[in-house]
Amino acid sequence: MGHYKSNLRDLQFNLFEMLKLDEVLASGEFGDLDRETAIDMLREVNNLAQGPLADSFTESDRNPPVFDPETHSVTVPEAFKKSYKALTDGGWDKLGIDEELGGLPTPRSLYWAIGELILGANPATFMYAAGAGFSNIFYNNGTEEQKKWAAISSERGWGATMVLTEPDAGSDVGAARTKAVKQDDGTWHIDGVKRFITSADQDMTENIIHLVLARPEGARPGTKGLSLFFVPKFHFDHETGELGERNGVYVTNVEHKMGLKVSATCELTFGQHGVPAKGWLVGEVHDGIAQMFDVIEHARMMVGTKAIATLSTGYLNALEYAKERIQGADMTQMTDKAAPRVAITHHPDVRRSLMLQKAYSEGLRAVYLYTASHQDVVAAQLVSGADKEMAFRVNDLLLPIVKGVGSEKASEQLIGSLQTLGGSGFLQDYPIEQYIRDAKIDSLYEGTTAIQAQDFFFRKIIRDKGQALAHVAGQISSFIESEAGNGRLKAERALLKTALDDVQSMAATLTGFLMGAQEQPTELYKVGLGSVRFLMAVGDLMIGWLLLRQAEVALAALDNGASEADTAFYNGKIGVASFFAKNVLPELTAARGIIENIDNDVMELDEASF
Ligand code: ST9
Ligand code: FAD
Repeated sequence: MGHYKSNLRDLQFNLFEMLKLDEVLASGEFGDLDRETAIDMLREVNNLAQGPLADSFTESDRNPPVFDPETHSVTVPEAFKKSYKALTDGGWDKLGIDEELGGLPTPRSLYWAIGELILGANPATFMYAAGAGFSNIFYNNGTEEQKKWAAISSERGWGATMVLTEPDAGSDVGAARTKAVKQDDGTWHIDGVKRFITSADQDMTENIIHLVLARPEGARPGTKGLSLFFVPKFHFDHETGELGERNGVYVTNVEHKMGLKVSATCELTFGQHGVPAKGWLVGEVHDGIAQMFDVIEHARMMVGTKAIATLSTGYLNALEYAKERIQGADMTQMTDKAAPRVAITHHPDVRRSLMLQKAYSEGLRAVYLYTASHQDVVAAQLVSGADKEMAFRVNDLLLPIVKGVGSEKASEQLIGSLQTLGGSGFLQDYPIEQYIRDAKIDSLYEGTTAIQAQDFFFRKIIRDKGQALAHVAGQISSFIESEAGNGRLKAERALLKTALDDVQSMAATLTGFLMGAQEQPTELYKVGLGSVRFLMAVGDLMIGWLLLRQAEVALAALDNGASEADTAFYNGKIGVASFFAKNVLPELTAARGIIENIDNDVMELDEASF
């Protein structure tokens, strides 16, 4: 058996029993795609994920890509190439892409559910195969002429990168110094050094397109002075796609990392090797940061889904181990030295941890799929009654939760998965140590958790005037006030109500600090001190709510007479929702108290005293 354990039943439960994918497909928005085809797609990718994709997961970690500084080239391990080829031969890199680019338009919930299977089995395959997705974004932003290049890039399966970060410009993208100089023929010469660029070289595609943020000479400082350039590794015939000369963009280093080793993280140097790095201004407009955010929003969704996918397989590996590992006696017989030894699933603390792992795996899956449903207007209308404008706002609101909460909780709970295996968890005989190393990056790249938390509060709540938050809170309130569970979820709904009140109070407190900053600027520090705690609290609220909604559906399914296999599944849904409501949601009241009492002592403490 390979390392990857998927949860196809839960994916289908979310899609069809919670998020009305049947009705989304019946809308006709996605052509002939119907329920049977969607299920076939999930099954096919599930087989691919557990087989050819998972096959190279461990080997690629132990034998990562090799960088040759002489030729500036990266060679990825042969085993990994096979996984990559299996993914692209199946055409899965074209899923969700516009038909003009040879793609198959797909509801975003189905797209990300399939994405979870790929990301859980071997995340770097998804990342290297994102070229068609990047081409689609280039297509959407490009001139008529550039749209043809995007079609060529997608059709020929070229790789792609997003190029923002520099040694002095990480979270602060606006500090970037790479410059762009306009040429008489309308092209640009890019000059500078970028670092940490994912997939900037590999030997699996004939060409790579780089989408690069650079500052035109004389442009203003900050992110608004950056423009987006299309810089191919090889020049190509813009009509036929035939490859030409090498462009002056070279990989000059590859990082040695803690995890996700098969994904090459590169230093990328433009225009400093005797050949100009020629670029084209995307869309012929200077709107670089907004255009790049089209990519960033997808990438943040990808990162969150990746983390959650890894947590899910970590939990399922831990569960399998726990069912088989015999150790100690049942607690009620702990004083009887001759009592029979039991599987560790009998021990209350193991059960507590497994239930928490299950809650975050399944709860976060519900969150990312609920978010994905707000990426399609037709699905959003069905799922929450949001119109087009509100659908986009809700998606924007929830992205930092998928990315920020997903990555932090995945890392935290994967530690719990490892702990379930005892000393064996520390060994490379089991995949969990690699999961922890591979998933740690998710709270760092695509905007660290601190950046997600600020984005969430300042942009997604304050700038939005709380509209999306109010829409989601309205949904939660309706659930609390409903008869959900027919009397059987009453205590849990009361706990959810307290959690919602706590979150609303935290939002008001942080807003108060923000208002106070108009009089006393240092009040703003209090927002900075509380924002990550607030983000995590809203994440827990969302998880608690969605798990309880799932429990309501499960209760109804049981009442209608479920099969034996489904009975265990639905009982698990009710059990996990109740556990989360009783064991996690009350912690939000403490978080509320902490946020209310934030002071600036820590900001006033001399650095020398740290
Ligand atoms: C990275 C890559 O880390 C790691 C993995 C790569 C894997 C690649 C493969 C996967 C790709 C998957 C894609 C597949 C595609 C599929 C397609 C299918 C069709 N939302 O607040 P301001 C904009 S890469 C939207 O003043 P500052 C907006 O235009 C490196 N837009 O910011 C705004 O103007 P306005 C990742 C947003 O103070 C303007 O920015 N690096 C948002 O100047 C300025 O806003 C990072 O993520 C938003 N949430 O700059 C950097 N926010 O206000 C993290 C801003 O007028 N740092 N804009 O609308 C930040 O995010 C900072 O907050 C900052 C601050 C840079 C934005
Ligand atoms: P810094 O910005 O220096 O942050 C250091 C610490 O300070 C963090 O804890 C951060 O949260 C905190 N901090 C910084 N500013 C603030 C603030 N204003 N408020 C509160 N806290 C703050 N970039 C690309 O452009 N393309 C890629 O493909 C890409 N892939 C990557 C792959 C890997 C494996 C890695 C490690 C990085 C990749 N990155 C990529 C870069 C990545 O996006 C950045 O590392 C990330 O945005 C953080 O920047 P930094 O590392 O410079 O950290």
